[in-house]
Amino acid sequence: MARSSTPAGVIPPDSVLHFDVLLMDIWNSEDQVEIHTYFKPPSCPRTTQVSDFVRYHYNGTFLDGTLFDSSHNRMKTYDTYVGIGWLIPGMDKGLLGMCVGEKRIITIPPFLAYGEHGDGKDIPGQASLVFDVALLDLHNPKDGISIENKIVPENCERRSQSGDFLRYHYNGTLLDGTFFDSSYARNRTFDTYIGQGYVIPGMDEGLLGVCIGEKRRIVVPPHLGYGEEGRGNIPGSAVLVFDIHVIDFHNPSDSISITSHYKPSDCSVLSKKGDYLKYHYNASLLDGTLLDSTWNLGKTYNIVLGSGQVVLGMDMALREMCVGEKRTVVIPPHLGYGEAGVDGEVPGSAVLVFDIELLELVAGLPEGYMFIWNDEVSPNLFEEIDKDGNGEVFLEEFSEYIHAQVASGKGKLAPGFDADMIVKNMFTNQDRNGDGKVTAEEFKLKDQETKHDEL
Ligand SMILES: [Ca+2]
Ligand SMILES: [Ca+2]
Repeated sequence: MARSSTPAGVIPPDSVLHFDVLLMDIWNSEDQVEIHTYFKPPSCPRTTQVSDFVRYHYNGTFLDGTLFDSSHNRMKTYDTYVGIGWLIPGMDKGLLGMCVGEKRIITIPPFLAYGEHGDGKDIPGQASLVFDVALLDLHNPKDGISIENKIVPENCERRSQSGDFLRYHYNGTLLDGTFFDSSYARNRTFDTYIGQGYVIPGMDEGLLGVCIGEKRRIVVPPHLGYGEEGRGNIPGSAVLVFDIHVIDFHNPSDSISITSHYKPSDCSVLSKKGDYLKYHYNASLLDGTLLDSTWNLGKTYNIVLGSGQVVLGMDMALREMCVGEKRTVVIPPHLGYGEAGVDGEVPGSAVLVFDIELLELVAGLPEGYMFIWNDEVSPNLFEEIDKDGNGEVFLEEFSEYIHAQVASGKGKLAPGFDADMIVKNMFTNQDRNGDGKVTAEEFKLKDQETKHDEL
């Protein structure tokens, strides 16, 4: 306010007074909180209600635009309950019915703000306040988790239960879309037991009842997430939004599961321990990712069943199978490649799917035998083996004799192993004193000793 320049502050009686008035504030006792929404997000599943907890940013100004407070300057949201007297009455009212992401200007008359005395520091008495508010987060302490956007695969034979071990990908954001974490960024699934307290309570619950291949959004209120403290780049009291994709799960008590797709009409000869098998397989993950295929390589995989040449689950998968049969076998990691997986090939803790076809089966020998006679054993065995009749059998003589027996069908070696290696082991067993030759004495000793020996 200015006035004419008269000394000593005396205004002559005939003066004309000029007032330059700057209107600082104007309100009426009838005024209410005035709300002007200038941005509303396209999706608004829920709005603030009394007793909700909100996190918001604001700029507080007077009617003339002077800034008196800003959460932006503090770089920290204002976090509070709404509608229950934690705020000035005008804000308690002005924040109701608001969407996450919404921006509004809330104009509050002084009697719904700090009244005739102000707040004693930044806000003078009788000041109307203008808050430019952006709501970032909203939940109610009574909230549980919510599950949205479910995409469930058509084939869902089983749903996850407490105690299952689950591998999944996720994107984690806050309610306003702020990204905080992603397993995709690490290019590695998050793997955990569920329902056992290994993850935040909201996820422990949200991961129950999922199908393999399912996608869902799990919205976790802070009391089931990281609480008032937050963690890392997750602010305190934040609602968390996880968009997850379940890759696979299994239970540590799972065995393998076998589905036979095709059996030839004659399926009487079934594979057993010791048999030599030639088979084709496709190995894939439950999400369909192909890991390996012998069909693609154009070469069968050949093993002796029960000899530890394949993982336990595969050994089980190939039992009691006939030539021509086709199976799909699901193998949990504890019967497959375990928690470690195979570097660069099989992810750790992965459930594997094998499509297998048995192409050839060579019956193995009875358990414990590497060589058996098909016919009666010659009574003059040593003399027959000792071809030059010098009373000593060297490896060359021994090997030649055994191979001749196999060739003529009188004897049989265990299939699937290196024949020379078997013969050499047999010879070493006979050569009791280890001098590189077998004498009649040694041979007899061995012969009398046991019925179950190879010779
Ligand atoms: Ca000899
Ligand atoms: Ca010897």
